[in-house]
Amino acid sequence: MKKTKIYLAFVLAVIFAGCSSDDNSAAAEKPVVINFEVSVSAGNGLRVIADNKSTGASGFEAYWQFTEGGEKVLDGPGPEYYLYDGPGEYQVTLTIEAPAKTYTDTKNITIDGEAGPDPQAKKALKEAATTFSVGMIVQANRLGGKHDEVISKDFNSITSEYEMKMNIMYPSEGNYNFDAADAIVDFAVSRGMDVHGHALIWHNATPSWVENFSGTDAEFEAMVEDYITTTVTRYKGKVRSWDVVNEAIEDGSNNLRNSVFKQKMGDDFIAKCFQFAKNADPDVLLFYNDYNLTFDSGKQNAMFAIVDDLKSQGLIDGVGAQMHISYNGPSSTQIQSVVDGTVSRDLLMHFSELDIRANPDNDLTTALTDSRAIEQQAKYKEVVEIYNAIPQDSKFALTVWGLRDNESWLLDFWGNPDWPLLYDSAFNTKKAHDGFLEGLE
Ligand code: 9MR
Repeated sequence: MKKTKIYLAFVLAVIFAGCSSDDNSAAAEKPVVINFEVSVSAGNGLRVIADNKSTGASGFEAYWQFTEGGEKVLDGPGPEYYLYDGPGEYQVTLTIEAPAKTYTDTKNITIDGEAGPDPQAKKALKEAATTFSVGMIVQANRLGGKHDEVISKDFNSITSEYEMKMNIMYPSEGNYNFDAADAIVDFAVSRGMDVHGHALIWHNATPSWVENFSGTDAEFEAMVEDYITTTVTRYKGKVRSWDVVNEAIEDGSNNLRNSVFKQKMGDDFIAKCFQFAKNADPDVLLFYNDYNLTFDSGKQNAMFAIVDDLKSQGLIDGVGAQMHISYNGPSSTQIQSVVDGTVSRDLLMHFSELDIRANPDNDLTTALTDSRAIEQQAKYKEVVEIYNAIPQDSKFALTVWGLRDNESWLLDFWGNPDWPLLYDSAFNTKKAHDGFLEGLE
């Protein structure tokens, strides 16, 4: 009875919203004509492809809902994919949120085909990788549901994509906010996963009150010490490792970036931050993390100089080499060079932030082609092979920066279509996932 009522309410809501979307008078300035196409995948009778064909909607948020009352997912570039659990009658709804009003369109679809190859039949990454942790990023609002199912199967280490950074955890002076960080840490701990803390100090995630700090330099340093101590202490015993300082080296010059931390605490601000973290939790593993360390040998040298200084003071445990790379570079030799430098210093190697762009030159316009998917698979295999060959004492974790292609930060950052991750938008494993497993064979 209750179900029928909810269903009726939903149908009425759809009819009402549908009517309002026909009335273009309220959006006279910029009329949106909502429209989409749905088709069933040739390779998998349970997989639907939905393509947003609306006009006048650019710049507005659009969302899909593939089942009645189901999760709303943001419409990314290109078609959206959804995998149903079984045959049935379903409703696909597209919603476009314009400032003045919301437009919706709903189509009924019949799913009566058979499932394609079962992606879950493959070996889990975390089981295939027996000698290091396999990491994935999360956002607090995506915990639970299908993300939880997939992440729990393949990964055994969690990194927060953005909610364990200073701008989120310490948004205003004297007021910490650990709500999202707590949810993420609890999620991981309750599933027996490691947590890699990312990142205590990063010039790009510094709250404006810290950027514009009004006190003396000594007060600034005391504030940073309080922040690091409070945060590291809170997660003592739950967080295995922290990126203490992220991306401190300036592109081009390879000098230290002229961040507010350098300005107010001096050139040794990195060592000071590591010391604060170590004082708060002597057992937690401490990392320096940066990007472009593989193909930029000047930056790599600058990074190792920082690391050597920290090592001489007994403050650092490992190096995080972000692996935002492409299917066509850097070379295996370049990747190996950062590994060799780290291993020879007796430090832990973290391949942090792995994603492999399939479309760095923007030559693919609508879809990931089979041939490019195979090249991307080969690169995933190469990276994992290199990681897997690291001597055991220096192995730590390999963290993939995103679950589904449509969730990657790269889409916004480069503004190109791309498919850089292991799962497509319908949570199906890609060839890239096969490549990861092949690298472990
Ligand atoms: O992927 C992250 C994105 O969702 C956040 O908005 C952004 C700012 O917090 O950070 C992105 O992750 C970055 C990571 O923390 C450090 N290396 C570069 C990553 C991509 O910008």
